[in-house]
Amino acid sequence: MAITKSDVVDMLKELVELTTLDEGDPQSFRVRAYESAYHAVEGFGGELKGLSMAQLQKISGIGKSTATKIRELYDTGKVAKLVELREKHPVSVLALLKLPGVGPKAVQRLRAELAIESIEDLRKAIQLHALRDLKGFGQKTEEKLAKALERMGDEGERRAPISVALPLAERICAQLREVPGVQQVAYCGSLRRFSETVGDLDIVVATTDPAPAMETVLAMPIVDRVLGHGDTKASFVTRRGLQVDVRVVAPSQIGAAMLYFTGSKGHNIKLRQRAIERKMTLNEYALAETESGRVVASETEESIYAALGLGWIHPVLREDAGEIELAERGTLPLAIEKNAIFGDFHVHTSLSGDGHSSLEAVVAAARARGYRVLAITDHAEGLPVSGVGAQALLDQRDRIRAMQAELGDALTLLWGVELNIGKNGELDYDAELRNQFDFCLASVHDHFDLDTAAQTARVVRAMQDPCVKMIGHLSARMIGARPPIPLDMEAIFRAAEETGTALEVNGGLPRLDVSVDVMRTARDRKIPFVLTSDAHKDSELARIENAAMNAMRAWIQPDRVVNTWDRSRIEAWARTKGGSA
Ligand code: DGT
Ligand code: CA
Ligand code: CA
Ligand code: ZN
Repeated sequence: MAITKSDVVDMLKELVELTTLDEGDPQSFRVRAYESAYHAVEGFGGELKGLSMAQLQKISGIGKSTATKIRELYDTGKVAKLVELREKHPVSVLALLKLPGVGPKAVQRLRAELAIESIEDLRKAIQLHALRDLKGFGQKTEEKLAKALERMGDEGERRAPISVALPLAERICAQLREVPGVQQVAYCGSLRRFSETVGDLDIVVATTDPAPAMETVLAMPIVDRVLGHGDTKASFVTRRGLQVDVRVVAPSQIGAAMLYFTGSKGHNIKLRQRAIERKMTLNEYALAETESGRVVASETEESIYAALGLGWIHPVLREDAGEIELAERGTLPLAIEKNAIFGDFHVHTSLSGDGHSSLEAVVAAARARGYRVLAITDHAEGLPVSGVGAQALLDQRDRIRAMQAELGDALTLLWGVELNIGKNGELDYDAELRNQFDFCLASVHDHFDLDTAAQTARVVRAMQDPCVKMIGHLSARMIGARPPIPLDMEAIFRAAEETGTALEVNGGLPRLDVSVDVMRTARDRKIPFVLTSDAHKDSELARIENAAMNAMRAWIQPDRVVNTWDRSRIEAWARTKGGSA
């Protein structure tokens, strides 16, 4: 079994989660040790495989006990401690930890006192009002959890959030690309369409030699249970219960296979109808003449669309929402290309308690991406643990100004901050300090349980503050874990238009906030959208591309997106409130 660095990262992440549950304390010594090792390995440039115990321990953040486990994983393919923890804390119990307000101590209590071992058990217990008298819970918490479970629905339990699905799919694809004979690998299905949650992964492989590709994928440590496999097909389930379907095709058929398995089903049906109207048949192997069977196109998606009289349709648009009609008329929304994104407006440094990269590293990463504008927006002081005091931010301003002097014209740095929207819409610091910043965004980070009127009022009040240029992650949701706060969207849109406040399109996969649905509703409003990475380390600047995908899904045209404007227009927008879209 070939263990890769990603498997080590996986192991450490799982050790963090399971040890937290085991000890009932996310800040315990052991948890923090695994956590720092996790960040160390993730950020480590080289290979770990050949390193000895001594060499591993030389990496900052890796201690002896973790080094032993890393060696154990490479040498034996598993880690005894992890096996033991998995037995004590099954996946169904881990799911409880994802619920809002449920920490490791609460999970321990639910298990010990009420024998709750899964979300299903919890639902039943809540129906019986068993949490009311449980220490640390009470009636209010019970009602809160009931609401959260209700909003989550059954679907939330079955479907994987994109934050889990995408990295996993990328890993499987990367592993398959290493196999001799493999020419192309792509994840398809709802993930390629950039759905917030996915039912399963659909991976398509083009190769001249199917057997080694199949063997490789089934030997990956993420495989928990094989559901079935043949010469060109395999299905398995990961430990977290995500199903993966892998299909192998000949290189000449990859376009047809990708088109078919990307869907959506509705999009495919429309395409097939078009084929029939043109006396052709479309399936997962090819577009062919119905009568003669002659293959018209199969190797690329472009050639198939072209033979059907259409330009290539971006996967995020393939939802059978009128995109084929637009393609026919040549009026599809324009793509928001990576190289058309000129800046980022929500980025943290290690000054924030939850940030991992220095200001210098973040700026270097922004330059490497060719940015022209970068707003540094660490957390304002109201956020527990992560927030930053006024003096530290003023010191940061001096550092930013000094860097700017050195950078010259290459990149405009904006000294910014991410303010917290208080319960009644109040903001951190005093107005005098707030108005000194080059750029402020304001976000909801707490009080998720207020009703629609109260939530709407606090956000609108924040928008009315002259320093707030943008509302960060509007709904505060965490996909699959925390429902969006209830908001009167019409009132929010009106306030955004009246105050000239932009809405953030947050590219962090756990958030993807504002959602596609909200963007669709706001498509014809005069509200600028701003793509951001909300990066907490330099490598996460790339998350801005997720935001672009989501905006494209909502058919937002590039000119509505601040990041694509030219530099002087961006700077004018950032510095004065009320710039129009
Ligand atoms: P999911 O997995 O529920 O998030 O959604 P999808 O879209 O990935 O659905 P899935 O995995 O069942 O199938 C992947 C793609 O395969 C789907 O988007 C379109 C194609 N497909 C599956 N079944 C059919 C079918 O009966 N007819 C057609 N035309 N396409 C299908
Ligand atoms: Ca799927
Ligand atoms: Ca599937
Ligand atoms: Zn942030």
